[in-house]
Amino acid sequence: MKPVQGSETSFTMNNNKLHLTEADSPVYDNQGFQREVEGRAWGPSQGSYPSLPQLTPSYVVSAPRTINTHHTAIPGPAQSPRQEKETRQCHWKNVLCACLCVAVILAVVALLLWYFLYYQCLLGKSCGAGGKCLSSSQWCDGVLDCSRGEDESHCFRLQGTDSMLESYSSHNDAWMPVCVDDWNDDYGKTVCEQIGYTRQDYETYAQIHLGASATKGYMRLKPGTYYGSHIQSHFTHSMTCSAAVKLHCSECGRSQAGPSSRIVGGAQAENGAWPWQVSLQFNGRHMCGGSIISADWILSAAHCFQEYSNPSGWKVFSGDVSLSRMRFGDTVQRIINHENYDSNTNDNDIALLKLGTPMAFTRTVRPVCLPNSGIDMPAGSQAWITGWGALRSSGQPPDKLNQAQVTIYSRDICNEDHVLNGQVTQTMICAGRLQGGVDTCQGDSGGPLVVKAGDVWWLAGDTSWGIGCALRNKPGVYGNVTYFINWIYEQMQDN
Ligand code: 4AZ
Repeated sequence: MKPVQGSETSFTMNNNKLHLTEADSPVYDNQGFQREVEGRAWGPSQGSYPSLPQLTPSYVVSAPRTINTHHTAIPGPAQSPRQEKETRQCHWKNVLCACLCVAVILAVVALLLWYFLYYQCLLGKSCGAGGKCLSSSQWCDGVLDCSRGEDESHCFRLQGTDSMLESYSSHNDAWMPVCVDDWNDDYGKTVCEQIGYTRQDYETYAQIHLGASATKGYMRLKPGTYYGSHIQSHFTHSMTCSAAVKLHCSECGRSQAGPSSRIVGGAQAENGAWPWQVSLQFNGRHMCGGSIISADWILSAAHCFQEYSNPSGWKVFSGDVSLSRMRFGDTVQRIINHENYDSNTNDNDIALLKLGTPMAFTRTVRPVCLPNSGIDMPAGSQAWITGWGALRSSGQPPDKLNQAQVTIYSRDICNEDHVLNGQVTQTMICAGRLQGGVDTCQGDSGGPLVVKAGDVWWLAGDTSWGIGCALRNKPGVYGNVTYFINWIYEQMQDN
């Protein structure tokens, strides 16, 4: 290796003299303060700078350059009229310069304030990503402020396995239980409609006693009768109430036959055990599974509709475990694929199908429950998968619906190097058996992953992807329905 020459640098500080001695490097020698002659600085470019007032320190530049570090007032000679004029001009230039600096600083502060308070909406809430910024009190006040109505579209939610109704209070910036006093079915239907269901989906309401646990109080209807939508503007905060509202917007999650435990490694299902399971068929061929979530809506996976995006080619078959026994399918009016579905990563693999006509529910045709807020399906939970998918990788689809029990794994375990190596995002959950042998497979896509809690079945996932089927350390991957809950209700509200 060729040594680098002349690269050693030494600095010596001596009486304000900074000597930078390196081969060919310049030497800066501070010669101390230099008196101005006729108001102008000495130096190589004499005459090219405006002269400075006498009381300002002067920086005399010569070759080698000299820097005065002592700010000393030096009495100068008496000024001529021309010098006085130049001094006055210079004074105004300094004032102007200071004003400009202040203006620039103010502009920068204003820009930062706008960026954080309005653009980033730090003190308020924004209408969707990058949308209009509203003050918190404009949220759920019954007045539409966002162009797409986002400020009034998520003002109610159902909480926990009891489906307790909660209303968002912008005043408290919190979700509060709704008081059952003066409540009736009509209000229940109105709220369910606002969440995304139809009035026909509505089942019933009941009361739930919270006792001392309702420490923040309730949202209570103001006296009077209300019609129309946006019922949230008719609530007021109250500390007293006999009980809270339990709201059932649909008759969901009830199965008429228990899972008697293929999918790979499973068993044939009984009629009525999984009444929300449907077969989605394109031009008469079973392609994917799906779940009934209301009389008008089927939830499935976006990847099922990438190539086959024409709703008129699809039919929805329900009501039986045998594919060959289901004769009449329901028509599909609309396919809504998640707008951020990514076919490379399988992120956001969820779709909704709006049916041409609402389904009639029977013992073997009924919806599964969408996850309420606060229903956790923690790692280790037992869940069930169902479908008409292949019983082994690349195998023929069976005629009878199969079922199997699986374990939900934490995202950390799913993403371990020897498992799915970081491919499981927050829009996904993984479930299966790490020892292998039980899994969903080709043809199960879009179908349900369900969990039972509080006597009803909740839809935790839609079958999305996997590495092979039922391999050791390769659990199946499902769309994370809890993650998509607001997206799902928004589509149901808008369509
Ligand atoms: C599929 O191709 C598929 N093992 C679905 C689920 C799994 C693999 C493939 C998970 O539809």
